[in-house]
Order: sequence, then structure tokens, then C-alpha cells
Amino acid sequence: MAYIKDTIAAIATPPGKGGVGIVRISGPVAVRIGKEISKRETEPRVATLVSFYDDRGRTIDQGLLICFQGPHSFTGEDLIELQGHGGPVVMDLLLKRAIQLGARQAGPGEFSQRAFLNDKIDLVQAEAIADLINSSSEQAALGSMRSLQGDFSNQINSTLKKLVQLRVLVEAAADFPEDGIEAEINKDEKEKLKYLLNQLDQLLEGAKEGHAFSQGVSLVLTGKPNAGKSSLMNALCKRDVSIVTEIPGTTRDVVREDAIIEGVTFRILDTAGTRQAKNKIEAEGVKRALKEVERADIVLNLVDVSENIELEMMEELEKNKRAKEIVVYNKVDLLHKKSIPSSFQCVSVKTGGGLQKLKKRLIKELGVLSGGDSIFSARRRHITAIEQARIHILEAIGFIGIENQIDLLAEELRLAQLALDSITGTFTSDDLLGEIFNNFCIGK
Ligand SMILES: Nc1nc2c(ncn2[C@@H]2O[C@H](COP(=O)(O)OP(=O)(O)OP(=O)(O)O)[C@@H](O)[C@H]2O)c(=O)[nH]1
Ligand SMILES: [Mg+2]
Repeated sequence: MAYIKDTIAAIATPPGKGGVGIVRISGPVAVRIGKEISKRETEPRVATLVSFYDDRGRTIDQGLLICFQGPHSFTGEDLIELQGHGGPVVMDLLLKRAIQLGARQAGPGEFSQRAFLNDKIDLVQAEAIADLINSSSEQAALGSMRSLQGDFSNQINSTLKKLVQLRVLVEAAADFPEDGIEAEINKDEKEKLKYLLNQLDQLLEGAKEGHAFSQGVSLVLTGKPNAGKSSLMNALCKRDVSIVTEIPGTTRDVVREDAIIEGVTFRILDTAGTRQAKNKIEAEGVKRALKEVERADIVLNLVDVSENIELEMMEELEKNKRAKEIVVYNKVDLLHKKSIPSSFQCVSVKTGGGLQKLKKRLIKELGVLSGGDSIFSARRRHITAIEQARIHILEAIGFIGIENQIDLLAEELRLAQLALDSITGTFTSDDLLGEIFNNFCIGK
């Protein structure tokens, strides 16, 4: 893909005051700008202490100049860094001088976009940079780093390689029907496609998990009135977010707050739960609660054990729960002798008993304890693309072994490849690129 090879410059450090501030310059005249601004020749990749001068020869600042010669730089072009003192005025003066000397102010994400266009990183890695910068928890940061190092891209590429091998055969059969290749495409290829489908399913699972991690895992609290939903919300967030009273039906609106549990960001939603609504307001509250339960990654269904709940009822609850649901038995401090089997998740929000165990259970539910080291960051568009590829492979399987369907089979495989290629950016529209990089910060 061609782009105008001009020289861009931006302040790469956050606005405000700090010990050090960095101006980054990338493009054909970057090295010349470095020379003119410092009145010095510097060696590539060596941090050199220099003075930075303005157009009248006055010293603007003193700091380090580092020059990276393309293609051995982040963008793949000649790139220099001016590391000065981190004050907004100093940084502005340095940036202005760079612009005077032939650079242009960079737009958001332009450095990363150039790295992508120069094949230094693929699209997944470019997105991982933005996700790493924006990550709100340890696990999200580790996941972004894995994507940045190529974990996700490698899995996509290995699936793509197998798909391309199959396409070569099918395209040949479609192009040269007289060679009788079509007749050879049957059981073996079907097995290979099924294997691909399996790989896509695993990728999809990983991408969904990764997406939940980078965006935060949504955790919805539901249950009967007074079960202790709002109390649990406040305990998990360690803050008095939701109103707690002994009056049933206190919470009506959905109350949202983020909490970091064992390094993972949870977006916790306290709701009105399930109840027989007495009026319009409560009915709306219950409707909203149900909507959030449907969308949640994990649902905690709170049950008040002080309300004479029988063992059979608990077993019934466990049997009928949703896949993403954990039944939490609250207020165990009010139980005297009655003991609850240890397999049930018991807490007393009042005393704090069982909360640590519940947190561990939440993490386990996400598979972080066992498979957490393989989680990579992923985005909605990756999930959609894998789902699309999956549909085309499924269609393709249906065409195998059916006479005169080779063209349709070839087309499905082509579309599957197109979908996967869009993830790493081999084939991506300019519109999508614009959308992705515009969400970066300036200077990255
Ligand atoms: N003894 C005891 N009381 C609790 C416990 N957890 C909550 N409560 C009390 O139960 C009552 C209801 O708590 P909430 O947190 O408001 O319950 P809720 O599920 O949000 O109720 P609604 O918003 O009305 O649906 C309050 O008086 C709490 O103090 C617990 O573990 N033990
Ligand atoms: Mg409440």
C-alpha cells in the first residue's frame, strides 16, 4: 500500500509536566532535522547528550538525541527521538522547531500505521499496542503483550497456511476440470476442512476470552429482593456504590462499577434482580436486570439462606442454572446449626466470610488459573472475522463430494481466507485502517 512519504513529528509523552518529555520524528528528513536542531552529527542507536537550538541559534533545551536508521526502527523509516525536559512549553518549542525544519504534525496512530504499512508489525500487533497502552488491569496488559509478540497472529497464520494449501488444490480442480482432480477431492479434504473448523473454534474461544479480558469481564448480580446483591457489589468494589437497606426492592436502576479482582478488570452490575414487580418502576428495573443477565460474561445469582431454603431447592437451583451462572448462598452468618454442603458457594457479605473463595471461583470460571498464560488480547472485529471464516468453511464442507459444485467450494474457501486475512491486515480496506488508527493517541 502506498502512502505519502513525508516526515511526521509528535510529542510522544503524555501532556503535562514530567522529568522527561519525548518528541518523535519519523520520515525521510528526520535525520537531517536531528542534525540541524542539535548542530551535531550523531551515531545511530547511541544516546548522545546535545543541546537543541531554535532558528535563531538560542538553546531551547538540553537532552538526549537518539537516531534510528530505517529499516531498523519502530516505523521502518529513519526515526529520531528528542528526549528533553518534560514541560509543555519546552515540548512545544521542540515540536515547532521540527516542523520548521520540514516535519508535519502527526495524526493519531500515524507512527504505528507506518510500522504496519512498512511490514514491521501486522494489524493485530498494531491494535495490541493501543490495547497495551489502554489496559486497565495486569491481565489485560499481559494479554496485549502476548498479541504484540505475535501469539494471536501466529495462530491465525498457521490456520491460513492450511487453508491456502487446500485452496491451491481446489482452485486447480476448478480451473482444469479435464484433469480429473475434482474426483480426487473428497474424504481427505473433508477431514482437513473439519480440522480447520476445529482450529477456528479454538481460535474463536481464545479471541472471545481475550476480548473479555481487554474490555473487562462483565459480572451481573441478580437474585431475589434483599438477597444481598448491593451489599456484595459494595464489598467487591470496596466502595459504597449501591444503596443497601433492609427494605426489599431497594435497587431499581442498574448500578455499574469496575473492580479489579486478582488482576482482572470486572465490570460489575448491580440490578433489581428477579422479583414480582409491584409497580411500573420495579417492572422496568426487573426488565433491565434481565437484559443485563443475557449480555453478561458471568452471572452471580444470590440466594438468601436465612429464608429457610431446603437442600432440595439448592440442588434444583444448581441443576437449572445457566452455563455462565454461579449460585451464591449469602447470609450464612445467620445460620445456626444448618450446614450447607461445601460444594455450594457460600458467603456472608456481612462478615466477609467466603468472599476470598468467591473471588478465586470467579477467576477459575474464566480459565485464568489453568490457561491464563495463553490469553491474548482480541477485538470485536477479530471475533466477527473468525465467525465469518467459520461459516464459509462449514458451507465448503457441504459442497465436498457433490458433483459440479467445485466452483462454489472454491468460492467459499476464498471467502474464508479473505475473512482471516482481514484480521492481520493482509487485505484490509482503507476505511477500516482509518478507523483503527484514528483511535490511537498522537505520538504512537
Ligand atoms: N446478616 C446478614 N445480612 C446481610 C448480609 N448481606 C446483606 N445483608 C442485609 O440484607 C439486607 C438487604 O441487602 P441488600 O444488599 O440491599 O440486598 P439487595 O439484594 O441489593 O436488595 P434489593 O436491592 O432490595 O433487591 C440489608 O439489610 C443488608 O444489610 C449478610 O451476609 N448477612
Ligand atoms: Mg440492591
